[in-house]
Amino acid sequence: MSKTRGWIIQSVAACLSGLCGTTLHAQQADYEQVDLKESGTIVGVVRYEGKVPKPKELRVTTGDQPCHKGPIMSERLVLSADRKVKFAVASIKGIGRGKPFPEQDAQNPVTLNQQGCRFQPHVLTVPLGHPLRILNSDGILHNVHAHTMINDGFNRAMPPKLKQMDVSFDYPERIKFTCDAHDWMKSYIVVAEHPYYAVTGDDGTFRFENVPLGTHTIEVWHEALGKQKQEVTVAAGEEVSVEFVLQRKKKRGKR
Ligand SMILES: [Cu+2]
Repeated sequence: MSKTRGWIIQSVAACLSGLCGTTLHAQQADYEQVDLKESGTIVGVVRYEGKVPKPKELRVTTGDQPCHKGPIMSERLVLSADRKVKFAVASIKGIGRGKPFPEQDAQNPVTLNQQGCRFQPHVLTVPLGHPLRILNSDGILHNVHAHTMINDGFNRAMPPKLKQMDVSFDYPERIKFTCDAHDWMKSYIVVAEHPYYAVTGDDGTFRFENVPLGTHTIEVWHEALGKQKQEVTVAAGEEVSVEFVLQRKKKRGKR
């Protein structure tokens, strides 16, 4: 059974037994947070292979607003000069136990900003059940539309006076966000069921510390370049390196 299907069945079972609303705890229980006596580190890099496309300007379709006086560039495929890939999501597939989640509190929430008529950052991860704070720094009307498959979706206006809104998600999922007021705005929020998730930065790298010993499957997903998996073996006190080489997907329907 797929894990996603398992979560849905678990959720329905919880509702049938009168536990609707408590399913979040069941999801969190799928990952055991432990103090590891021995662990290692995984460092990775995501590299692009193929013809490097020219930076693409997004088609701005609404009237002149302060937030888009200049061109807005696409972040669908952002490469460094040496072809390292930004905004790839790396994770340890199916890990059931390991280090605790980092502390999250109201003073330090995961934030997604609407600034310059774009979502910033373009891709981010938020731990399962933790709040995601959505900001509206532009001070104009935005409309946040979360395209969920298994979580409750929403489609909420953020008028100029509404500077922030907190949301959270009950199930691990990669969720596309769009803005119904500005159709070029797009972002991906990855709801993470364990703390071994990372988004690559400008240099295309990611790093997982305090990884349990043994063989793990690392999965990398990128909006334009698809998915790839590799196995790595972690030894006590050692650092293991992994490189992913991604190519452009053949054109199919957009998700
Ligand atoms: Cu908008």
